Amino acid sequence: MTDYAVMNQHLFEGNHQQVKGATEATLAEGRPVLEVLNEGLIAGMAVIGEDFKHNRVFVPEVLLAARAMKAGLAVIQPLLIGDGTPQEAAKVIVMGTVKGDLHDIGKNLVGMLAEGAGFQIVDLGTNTSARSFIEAVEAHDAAILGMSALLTTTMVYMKTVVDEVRAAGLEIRICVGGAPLSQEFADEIGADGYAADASSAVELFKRLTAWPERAATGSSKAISAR
Ligand code: B12
Repeated sequence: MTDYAVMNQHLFEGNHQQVKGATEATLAEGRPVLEVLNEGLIAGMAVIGEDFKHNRVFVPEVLLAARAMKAGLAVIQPLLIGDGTPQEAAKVIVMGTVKGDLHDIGKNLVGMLAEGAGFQIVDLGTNTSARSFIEAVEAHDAAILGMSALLTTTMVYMKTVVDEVRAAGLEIRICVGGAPLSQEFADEIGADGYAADASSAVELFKRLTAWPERAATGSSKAISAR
């Protein structure tokens, strides 16, 4: 019988095998996949995040919890992305966590959900420079560039990427996300969109790719999915 509190506790303790098993068992019970993701996994991560913030746990514990989170996500991934075959002429999204930043759980989740919605994801991983983003956008003729940052010290690098992408004359929508970000920040750096979670991110991507062309004199306000 589903007990998300137990699952959260396993995640908190970094018991990756139990988290994997509980994710499988909960899904086998027929619980909706997004419920398992939000209540079983993301909620557990939020608890350890809070304790990390208040110095009740430290990097080694958080690393173990992250490994447990990834074990659960690996179970959920096939359900989120279907058979992984991109739709014909699928729009490409280049995703990466910005330079100096190693947090990738949120970025991976956004990528999985977007893939499930029919986008093709080119994942550049973590610690991604503006040059790497630009090269990937050009190489894959991407429609969207998605950047993630979890640190207040690295989120500022997003502006460098936006400026360099614009200076390179690339016709691309730039979306940003990550816990410390806000709509205001996205507007400030000239991004085209911001979303606070993976489901809203997918809505945002759909909305942005439906646009036929970039408005010539368009407002610099970033679109929010919320
Ligand atoms: C897990 C974790 C780690 C793990 C990362 C493992 C991994 N593989 O990702 C480890 C242990 C490595 C780590 C290291 C560090 N961490 Co850390 N970490 C966290 C923690 C607890 C959870 C992050 C997470 O995975 N959340 C769950 C996911 C699902 O949420 P999310 O990332 O926000 O993503 C969602 C949305 O933001 C959005 N989204 C995300 N990306 C994108 C992209 C786009 C385009 C869109 C549209 C949307 C979107 O959708 C996602 C899904 O819903 C946070 C606490 C927190 N509250 O965030 C601290 C936290 C981010 N870390 C913090 C710190 C300080 C560090 C370290 C500096 C610690 C140290 N002293 O070494 C290092 C930095 C290492 C580095 N250079 O990057 C601080 C940052 C504080 C700050 N003001 O900058 C936090 C906030 C903890 C805290 N309160 O003190 N960390």
